Amino acid sequence: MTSSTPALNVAMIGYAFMGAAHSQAWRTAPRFFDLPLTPVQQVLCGRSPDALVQAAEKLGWAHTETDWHAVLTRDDVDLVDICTPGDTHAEIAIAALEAGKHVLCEKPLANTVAQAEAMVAAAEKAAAGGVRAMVGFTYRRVPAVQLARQLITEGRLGQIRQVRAQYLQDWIADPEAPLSWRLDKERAGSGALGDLGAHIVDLVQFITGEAITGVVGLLETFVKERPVATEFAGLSGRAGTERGPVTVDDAAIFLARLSGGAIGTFEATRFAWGRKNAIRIEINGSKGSLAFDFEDMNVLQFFDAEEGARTAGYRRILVTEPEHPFVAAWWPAGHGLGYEHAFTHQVVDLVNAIAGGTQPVPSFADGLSVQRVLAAVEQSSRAGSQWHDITKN
Ligand code: SOE
Repeated sequence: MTSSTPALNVAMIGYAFMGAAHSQAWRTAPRFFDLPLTPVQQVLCGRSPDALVQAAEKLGWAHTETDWHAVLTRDDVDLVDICTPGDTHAEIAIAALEAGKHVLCEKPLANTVAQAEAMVAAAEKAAAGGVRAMVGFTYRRVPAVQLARQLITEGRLGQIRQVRAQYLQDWIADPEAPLSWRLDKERAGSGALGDLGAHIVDLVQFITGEAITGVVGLLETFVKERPVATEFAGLSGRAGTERGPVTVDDAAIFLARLSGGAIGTFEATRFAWGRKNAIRIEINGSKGSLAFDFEDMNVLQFFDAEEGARTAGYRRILVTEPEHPFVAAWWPAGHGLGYEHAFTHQVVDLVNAIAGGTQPVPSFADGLSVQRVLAAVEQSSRAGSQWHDITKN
C-alpha cells in the first residue's frame, strides 16, 4: 500500500486468535481512517517455522522471525505487538521498550502484580524518550461503550451508585473440552478471572471513571481434570486418553467498592451454557441507568430518570450514527459494526498517540490497576472470601 504518511513498522509476536484479530486491525485501520503514520505489517514472529510462514502469508506479514529477541534487534521494526500467553508478556514487553520499540500488549497485562509493576516501570522510563506502551483492553473501543463513558462524563447518570458486570462464556462447560494453555496457571496466570474478569474490571473502571478499591471474591474450579489436547500431548502419543489437571478457576465472582462510593457485583465464567461472549454491564446512577450487552454490541440502553414517568422507559440507542465514536469512518447508520472493529479502533488510537507524542490508553498503569484487583480477588477467595482492601497494598 502506498501512503503519504510515514511508515510505522510493526512486528507481531504470536499469531493465534488474537494475532489474527490484530493483523486485520493493522491492515484495515489505514484503509478506513486517516492516520498520521501508516502501519506496515513488517515481521511476524512465532516458534514453528512452517506454521509461521503459512500464517504470515495468510495474515499479510512481509517477513518472519522464530526468535522474538531477533525482532528487537531489527531496525525495520518500530512497534512490537505482543499476542502471546500471559507468562511471556513481561519479559518481551520490557525488552522491547528497552530496545526503543513502542509496545502494544494483549490483556491481562501480566500474570502477577510484580510483573505488571516491572512493566509499568519500564513503560515510564521509555515514555521519557517518546516510546509508548499500551495494553489491549479492546472492548473499551466498542462505540456503545465509548458512548456510555461519554454520557457518564457529561453527568447524565449523576452519582454512580451500583454496577453490575458479567462476562459469560460456555466454551469449557463441557467437561470433555480439552486442556489448553488458558487452563494452565503457569501460562495464563488465572482462569475466567484473568481472561474475562480482567475485561469487566477495566470496562467498569473506564466507563465510570472510578477505581475499584476493595473486593470480596469467590473462585471455583468445577472440572479438575480434562483430556490433553492433541497439540499438548507431547511425545506420549496418548492424545485423547491422557488427562491433565486444570490449575485455574472456571468461574469467579466478586463484590466490589468503587472510589466514588458505588458498589458493584462482578461475575466471570466459562460455564454459562448458551452465553457465547456475553459482556453485560449495567450501571445505576442517581439520575438514570445504562445497560450494555456485547451480544447486541451496536446498542446502548439508557434510562433517563429525569424524564416524566408517563413516557420514561429504557431507550434503545442504536449506536451506529456518524455522531457516535468511530462510526463516521465506517458504514451508513444502521449497518452495524462487529467484534473486529474494536481492534481497528485500538490501532487508530495507538497510532494517533504515538504520532502526537501522548500517552495511549489504556496504559500499562491501567493494566496494573486491573492486575491488583485480580490479585485481590484471588487472595480474598483463598482467605475464605474475606474483604480485601486494594488501597492498602
Ligand atoms: C477467550 O475466553 C477469549 O478469547 C478472551 O481471551 C478474549 O480476551 C475475549 O475477548 C474473548 O474470549
